[in-house]
Amino acid sequence: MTEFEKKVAALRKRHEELLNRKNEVMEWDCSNSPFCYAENGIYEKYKNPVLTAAHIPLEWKYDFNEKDNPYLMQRIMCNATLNSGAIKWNDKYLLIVRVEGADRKSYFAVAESPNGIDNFRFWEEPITMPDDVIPATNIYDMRITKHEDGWVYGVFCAERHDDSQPGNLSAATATAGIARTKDLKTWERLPDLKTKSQQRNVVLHPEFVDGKYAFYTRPQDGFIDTGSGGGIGWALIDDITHAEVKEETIINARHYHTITEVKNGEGPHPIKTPKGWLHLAHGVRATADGLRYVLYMYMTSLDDPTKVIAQPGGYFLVPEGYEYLGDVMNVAFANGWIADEDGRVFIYYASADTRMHVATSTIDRLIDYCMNTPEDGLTTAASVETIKKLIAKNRNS
Ligand code: M1P
Repeated sequence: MTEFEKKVAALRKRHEELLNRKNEVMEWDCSNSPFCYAENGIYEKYKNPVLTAAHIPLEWKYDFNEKDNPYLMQRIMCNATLNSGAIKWNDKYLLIVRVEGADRKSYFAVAESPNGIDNFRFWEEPITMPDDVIPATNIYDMRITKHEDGWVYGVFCAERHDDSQPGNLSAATATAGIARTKDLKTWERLPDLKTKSQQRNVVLHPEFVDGKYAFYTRPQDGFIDTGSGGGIGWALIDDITHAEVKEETIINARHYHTITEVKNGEGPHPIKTPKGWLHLAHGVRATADGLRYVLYMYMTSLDDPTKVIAQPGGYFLVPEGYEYLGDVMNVAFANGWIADEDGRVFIYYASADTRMHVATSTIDRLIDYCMNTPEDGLTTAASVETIKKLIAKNRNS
């Protein structure tokens, strides 16, 4: 074996070890680290991320020809694996991963696991996503919807430079790109969603509503600011092949001094349960240290998916411990979850815009959480009253 071959073998061995690493539920640990992890009974978090930049196939990074790459350098570096759509497909747990290269461009790639909690492996090649009429500079954060029309849709953010501000290199526009597939390999691109405002975090509802396609939207004033956007919106669309939002209603509004004060956005499409639609979303608040992104849940009615029937107060999941660290600190973001046939739910979330994790729960526990967690009373006085009610209940039981 040449020195080069030995280096390649060592590299492949380390990579395989990482891919084969078993994941374990995180348990209560307040022993000796500055960070104290206490489980909450609502879901389990796991010790290892399910995907990192190091999980990317080595063939996507290295030129393995010794003559051309004698130092065995990475020729194309990968920065992060984050905000992933999710779907159960042929009995496997699939993530449609947002992979971000060192060049800041994001692309989609499928990673597959036999059990949903470890052993994720990327398919051989990233997805080639066809362009809309005006090509996007960057595409990211796909929400996957297996729609009752028979197609699997991917709705994602398509970002372009805002040419109305030629002197400003950071001026950008966000629209919702739409594509569909039958095999997750070949994608048909449909025209981007037409709306009055910019849009990110747009999600396709899995069922027809009044015979129309239904979208969760997130109107925003600019590329970053939601401003007057109000919250998570809802729009019915006649024709998915020329999708246009004519009317948009806010179904999950933002509020002052809550976890959604600055922004919110729908996560993956909601899960249908006998008690209503279970929603996962993200809320954003401002801190002296920048924005804080957390996950929260709510439920809507089966009869009227625009009607909120449960809204647990506060956050559901936040970055903890090392999850806090990464490219964009203090961010938990989710756009993929899988409801399994046995009632388990796999919640895929990214931390710090850097890596992917899983948390597991069940439909029953998530409904219980939504229905029985007190709502946010919106003031300190209301919060104290809510806590005192619980204390009194515990005294009497
Ligand atoms: O950096 C945090 C997140 O910021 C954006 O989300 P939102 O549109 O709600 O502000 C997105 O760019 C998302 O990808 C990113 O994780």
